[in-house]
Amino acid sequence: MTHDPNCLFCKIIEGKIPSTKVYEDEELFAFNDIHPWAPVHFLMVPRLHIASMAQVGPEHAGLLGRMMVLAPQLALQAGCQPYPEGGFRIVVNTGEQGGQEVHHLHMHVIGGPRPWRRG
Ligand code: DGP
Repeated sequence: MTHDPNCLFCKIIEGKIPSTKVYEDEELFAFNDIHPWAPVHFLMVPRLHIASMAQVGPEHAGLLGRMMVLAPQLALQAGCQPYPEGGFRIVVNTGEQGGQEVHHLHMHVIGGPRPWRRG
């Protein structure tokens, strides 16, 4: 499935549900988390509806690679301080026992001055 009309993050990507956009291109969309754990907390998602990290295959390697390469750039733009004093955390919750609540693959990028609400 490339798009799920019932998926919350598909609706956010389409603009049907408002969000504070951090970045977008032809493959990826990033927006601030509605319940931030830290001063910087945004989510990066592929436009392609992939339910979770458990569904990825070799065909997604380029897409996932782009997410990993983009995350540090966007983290700095969003206000994270540079490595090593600053930095950020990347979290990809996967499945119920992995703490995943929204079943559209997403990367949390979290940072900024501590303490944070979680972690
Ligand atoms: P996870 O537990 O990894 O599936 O995280 C889902 C995140 O999605 C959670 O941190 C809160 C965020 N979230 C849920 N609903 C909305 C929404 O409507 N808008 C935004 N911006 N974020 C949302």
